[in-house]
Amino acid sequence: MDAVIMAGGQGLRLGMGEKPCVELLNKPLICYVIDALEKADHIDKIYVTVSPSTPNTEDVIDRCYDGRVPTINTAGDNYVGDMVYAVESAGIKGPVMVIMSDLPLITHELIDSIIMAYDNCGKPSMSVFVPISLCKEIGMRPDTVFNWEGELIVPAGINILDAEDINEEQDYHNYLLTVPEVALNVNTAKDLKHCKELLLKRQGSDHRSC
Ligand SMILES: Nc1nc2c(ncn2[C@@H]2O[C@H](COP(=O)(O)OP(=O)(O)O)[C@@H](O)[C@H]2O)c(=O)[nH]1
Ligand SMILES: [Mg+2]
Repeated sequence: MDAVIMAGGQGLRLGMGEKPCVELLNKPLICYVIDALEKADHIDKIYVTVSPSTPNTEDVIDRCYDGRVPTINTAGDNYVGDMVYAVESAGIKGPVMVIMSDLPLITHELIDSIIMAYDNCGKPSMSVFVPISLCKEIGMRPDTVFNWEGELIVPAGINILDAEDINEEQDYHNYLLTVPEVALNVNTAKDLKHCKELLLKRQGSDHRSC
């Protein structure tokens, strides 16, 4: 399936300018998500939505990916409206993964496992959630909380939808993943520091396993 990365937000809570371009261990935040999607077996084309709030993101992406990751200009004032516009203007068919640009810990294995869960769920759309208890455990302050059959869950910013019905309300499955890499999105300077620590730990264990 194709993927659309949402990268047109204002990033006010981080307060470091254009959030997708903020460097984390010498790599722009958005590149972590693009790299994971590119390595995933089940992702085809990747698009990035930018907006007047993220005027330099297109250049950063062109420089890093030689023009193979197209950007789509959106208004940047309405997440859902921009997502619908992007899916329609890219002419995407079939299921599409819509993912936020501020999830630097996401891996290609997680992306593929989410797609596998979608393939097995039997619904046209699927939203990934994490339990609020996990957010509390890792010190992540949730933006939004839903009560789902008595359990408090937090949207992870990863959704799979049927692109051909993108303007319609779609029957959905809630996929609950108790995984810190999915729960940790970078909204504040504290989140950025936390991601840096976890990435350094990951790099350390990668080295040891070599
Ligand atoms: N195109 C587009 N992207 C958005 C919009 N709002 C948020 N995003 C992106 O969606 C992701 C999640 O946004 P969030 O963390 O809530 O907002 P932020 O703190 O303002 O960046 C980020 O990658 C944002 O760049 C929007 O209205 N339009
Ligand atoms: Mg966020």
